[in-house]
Amino acid sequence: MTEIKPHGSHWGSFEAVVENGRLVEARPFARDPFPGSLLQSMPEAVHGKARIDRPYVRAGWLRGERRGSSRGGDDFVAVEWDRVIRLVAEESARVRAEHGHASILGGSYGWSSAGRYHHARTQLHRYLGMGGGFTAQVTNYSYGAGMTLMPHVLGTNEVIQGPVTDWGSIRKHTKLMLCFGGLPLKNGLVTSGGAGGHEYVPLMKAAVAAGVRFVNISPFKGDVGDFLGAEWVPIRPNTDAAMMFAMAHVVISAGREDADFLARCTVGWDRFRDYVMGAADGVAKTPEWAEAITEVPAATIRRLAMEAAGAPTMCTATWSIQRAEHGEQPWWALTAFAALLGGIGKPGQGIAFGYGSMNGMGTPRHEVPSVAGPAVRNTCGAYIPVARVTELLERPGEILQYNGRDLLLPDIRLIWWAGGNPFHHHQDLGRLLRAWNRADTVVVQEPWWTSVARHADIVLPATTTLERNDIGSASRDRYVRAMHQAIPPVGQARNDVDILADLADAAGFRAQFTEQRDEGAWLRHLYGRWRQACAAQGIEVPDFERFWAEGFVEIPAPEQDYVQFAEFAADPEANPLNTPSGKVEIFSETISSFGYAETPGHAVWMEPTEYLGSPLAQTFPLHMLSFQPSTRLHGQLDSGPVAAADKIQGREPIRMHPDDAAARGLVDGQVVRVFNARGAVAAGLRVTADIRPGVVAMATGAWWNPATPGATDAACIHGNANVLTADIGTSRLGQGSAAQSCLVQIEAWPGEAPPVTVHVPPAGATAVP
Ligand SMILES: Nc1nc2c(c(=O)[nH]1)N[C@H]1C(S)=C(S)[C@@H](COP(=O)(O)OP(=O)(O)OC[C@H]3O[C@@H](n4cnc5c(=O)[nH]c(N)nc54)[C@H](O)[C@@H]3O)O[C@H]1N2
Ligand SMILES: Nc1nc2c(c(=O)[nH]1)N[C@H]1C(S)=C(S)[C@@H](COP(=O)(O)OP(=O)(O)OC[C@H]3O[C@@H](n4cnc5c(=O)[nH]c(N)nc54)[C@H](O)[C@@H]3O)O[C@H]1N2
Ligand SMILES: [Mo]
Repeated sequence: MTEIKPHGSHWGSFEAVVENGRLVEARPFARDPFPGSLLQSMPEAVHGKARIDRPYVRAGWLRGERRGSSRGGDDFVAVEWDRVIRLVAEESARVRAEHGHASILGGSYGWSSAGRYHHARTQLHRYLGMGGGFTAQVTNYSYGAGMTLMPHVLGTNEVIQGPVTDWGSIRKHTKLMLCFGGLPLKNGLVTSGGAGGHEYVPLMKAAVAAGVRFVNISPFKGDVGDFLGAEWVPIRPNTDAAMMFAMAHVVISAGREDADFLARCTVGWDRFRDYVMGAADGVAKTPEWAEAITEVPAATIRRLAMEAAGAPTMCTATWSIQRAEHGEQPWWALTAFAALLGGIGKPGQGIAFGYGSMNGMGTPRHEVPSVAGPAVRNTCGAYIPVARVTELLERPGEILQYNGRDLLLPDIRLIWWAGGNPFHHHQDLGRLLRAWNRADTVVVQEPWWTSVARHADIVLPATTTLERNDIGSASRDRYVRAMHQAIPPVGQARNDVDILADLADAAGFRAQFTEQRDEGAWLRHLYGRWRQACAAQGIEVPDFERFWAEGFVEIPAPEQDYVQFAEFAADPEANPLNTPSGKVEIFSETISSFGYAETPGHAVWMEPTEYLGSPLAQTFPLHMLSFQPSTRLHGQLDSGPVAAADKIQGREPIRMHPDDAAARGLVDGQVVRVFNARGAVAAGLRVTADIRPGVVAMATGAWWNPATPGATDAACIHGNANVLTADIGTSRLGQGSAAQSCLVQIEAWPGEAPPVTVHVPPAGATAVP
């Protein structure tokens, strides 16, 4: 018998086609104008060998090996649910009693899955919060540096998270769109919380048809769709700020800056001008100066700057640009450049970050709230900026500087993850594992044998969204979607919330945790709250019963285009920004007062330790970018057929320019060894002139497969880029991930590469039937 159920995921809404209790197809939502291919991986992901069939405990942990023992190489031992709940309850009670609440790292960063009620990370935070609290993680990997910087400069993170000036306004008013990092189509495949409609491609096509000219300033030509007809400016990675200063130099030299806007709406412009023109440090930031750093011809920089000064221009940069050492600088520099042009707050002009980073950025929609999950309270107070996790584990009792504060790093004894994968998202995985091994105990809730589950002591198998009922909702999406349970739990998997409710029971607070609601009552409750919030804004949505039966609610698109900062630009005195001056802070007294040498009071060019201009490039002459994958979401769906079809001899592809390949005697399709001082990975070589010479690029998300399980220095035979990336903060200001600052060398893989083994259960574990 075939059943069809409405459902949703970060990579698109769909109808689950179910036969005999198994998902056989995920059919795109009929209203989605541009559904992506990732849905095709779902049946294999949900029922395949990578699923965890039952609870497991690491053999060494059962023998009493705690702090300092090595994880990832041991056998797993199957245990019953009753026993594993008891073990976790006892261990967390012991850690809280002996070491205090802050010794539990419960930040659990990661995307989890779509669905607001069963959101694993939210539920874990709720449980740990009620149990006394935990060490939390603030900011994110996506734009951690930018989101720390922008409140100082523009007084808001809406310039990253939206609502930003929408595509309707761009289509009607923009003449030139300068896209640092391009507008990569692959990134539009996903939205956090779930995409009801992928509107990104149709919106861009409409802008092209209206005559908007696009410039793709990126080392990778493929960072825009061909239909954009974009000019390609193949810049050296991590040098964008230098190009931006040079463009400012051109505009100022020509006397074309918008003096009125600068006077009314900004502070500190004179200091920025002195820096750009060379009055401050004796170095004029001319196009020739920038050419030497960026390898973008001075003539190109001049031409683009004058074009921008002469026509309505939208400036944008992808989030990736700030995921680099000194990643705050290009974003601040671009904001200053947009301020010079005077377009901030004008239709189709100004600045926003991430039009090319995720579906929904710039999509016209009503600003109604998204459906909120259950409330969380953490009274513990300890936190780190998320990307400093290894340092936290390495340096207990020491101070970490962050955004003007001195954070005391707690002594972590228990690490707990539900809905995230640090062995996907973090940099320098060998170093992470060495630090990880210092914990007494690691608990992981996961549906799949991902690298984080493999490096846990206690593995609790979680259901996927298809095995439960939920509501999908995203702040950037026009649809709220019913996610009907489509199949029974796979193996002995349980819902995260039910696992945590049993643990809450053992700790004596089940009723407080569940609020005595079951799944159905929670969904009605959360939906009801959202319906009220909509009503308060004059928007009527159907009641729960109708929503559930119809499968979705569509919020009508607004009639007017949205222009960010319009009120501010029209009258900055009446509508100040939320900065100390109420204006755009081209110079920030606050940031200057922190006294960090690497982030003075205005944007500056600051050389990264690892880029093509640094001394290290003598030894490791290739700059490796690790971008978001087109074939999965981070590590999710890596076990599915869409990701598999893209791999080369089972390894993650790495793109390289033909000249670089020829210089090394390498050919397309062969397995190569990518290495630096931090480690080595096997990858499949994809030779293409779409990437500039000296740069190679590999998507993130191939599950970490060390040649020797448990070793912290073994090569990854599958191609996980994070074996190679540097684990440093962007600066003390942002402390964001600097994954994009990474030099490597490449050679042929010596002999035959061993087979990839990471998509089947590890030693001691069995596969789902
Ligand atoms: N080198 C490099 N590294 C990067 C980046 C980069 O550009 N370069 N990008 C960074 C960025 S921007 C991000 S956001 C991070 C992403 O890093 P993560 O968000 O940590 O990556 P995911 O693979 O999405 O991890 C989510 C995990 O949750 C699990 N999961 C899904 N549903 C459920 C559920 O219902 N219950 C439970 N318990 N678990 C579930 C999935 O199986 C998966 O393992 O990576 C960062 N890392
Ligand atoms: N299909 C798919 N889409 C996704 C995700 C996914 O996993 N899969 N992840 C989502 C998440 S969590 C996030 S945060 C966003 C991230 O969105 P982004 O951070 O914008 O995405 P990336 O793919 O990392 O980078 C975009 C492009 O920037 C270019 N680039 C890198 N470094 C530089 C540089 O120094 N200068 C210039 N000019 N260009 C550079 C690279 O060529 C790269 O292709 O993507 C989201 N979208
Ligand atoms: Mo992200």
